Amino acid sequence: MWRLNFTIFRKGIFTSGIENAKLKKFSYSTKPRFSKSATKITLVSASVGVLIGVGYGGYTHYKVNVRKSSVAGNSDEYAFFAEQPQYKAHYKVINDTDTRNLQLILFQYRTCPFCCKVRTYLDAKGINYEVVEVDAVLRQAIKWSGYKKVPIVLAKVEGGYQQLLDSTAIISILETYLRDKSLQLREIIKYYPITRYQNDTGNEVTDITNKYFIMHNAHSISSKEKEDEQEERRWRQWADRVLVHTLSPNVYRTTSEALDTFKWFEKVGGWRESFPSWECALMVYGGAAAMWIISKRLKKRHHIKDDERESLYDAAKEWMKAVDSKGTTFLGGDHPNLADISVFGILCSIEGCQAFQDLRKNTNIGRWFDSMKYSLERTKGTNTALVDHA
Ligand SMILES: N[C@@H](CCC(=O)N[C@@H](CS)C(=O)NCC(=O)O)C(=O)O
Repeated sequence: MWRLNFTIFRKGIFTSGIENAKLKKFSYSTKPRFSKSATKITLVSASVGVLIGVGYGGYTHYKVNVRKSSVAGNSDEYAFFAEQPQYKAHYKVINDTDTRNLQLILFQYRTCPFCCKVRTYLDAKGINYEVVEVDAVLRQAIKWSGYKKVPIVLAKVEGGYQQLLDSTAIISILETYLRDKSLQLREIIKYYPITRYQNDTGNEVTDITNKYFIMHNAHSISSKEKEDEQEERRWRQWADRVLVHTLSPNVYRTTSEALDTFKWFEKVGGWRESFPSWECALMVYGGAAAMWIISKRLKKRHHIKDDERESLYDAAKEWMKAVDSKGTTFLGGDHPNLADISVFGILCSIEGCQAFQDLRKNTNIGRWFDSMKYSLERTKGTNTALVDHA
């Protein structure tokens, strides 16, 4: 979601490597350029035209303001709550064979690529979890959190609830936990400090150190396993840095495509069942109009080709070349690895869009995509609706 009230950081530069990962705390202020209430009033009362004017980004696939956005929000990093934050889960995914007793709540936008990535991970691992659908305008469901983006995962741990954030970090933290039960989630997050530094062009960047790494004893794995891990990391990065940027310019390519995309979001996100109709209309029409405009900027920023589809197809071909070179169903072999999960999750977020149908027709990604779906059907639990939306 792209919004205008972005964060202003104090300076503070450091980097930290995997070997000496420590939880680093630092203070900073978040100062909205427009006050939250003013933004809300604008959103509530604005017409679609005004919406475009104030730059409400609707249900975007990628943030425009990446350099000024906050990873942590104004609360402590990886906030811990002694009391359960107020939330109302929309549905639960229950896998009877899951005995790991991880009690997770996923706060999501149904078709946000980062949320899709986390959901794909949870489903691939057959983990039980609850889902809270967040409304994209007021974001009431995450009011309790200092972090203003989704996905957020709340994990019930001893003495309270641990907040996890950033799709890639969430996956790495949970994967580390599943592989080494001797570590508690609260210990594991110390290996994934939220960091802030200046990049080569002097811009402040926030990120989570080590987020592509799974923590384990490096001596306990063979060199072949190390190579596989490196490859997996490389493709996870590629999914976040290349693939995801091809989405917006494609699904919001024309005004009618943008509108169709938002109508699909509304349908699969169950917006009509969950949110007031004025908010749905605002999200669909305002979002489509705004994203059609914004996607042109994103196209330039990420060097997407004039014919946007070409960039999407190129990405898919690059990925399929890597998968095919393995001679196995997935990059991870007979089972999907974290790279398969990331790429699939991101593509899932556009599954109902024309761009995805075109992608299927023009590349051979359909075969791998369908195998992923089939594999997930076998590992995923069953959805149970929890909220009576009547
Ligand atoms: N790096 C983050 C990105 C999350 C993100 O940008 N989420 C968008 C939704 S697609 C969001 O919540 N944006 C809200 C905002 O920027 O205000 C991740 O991987 O989780």
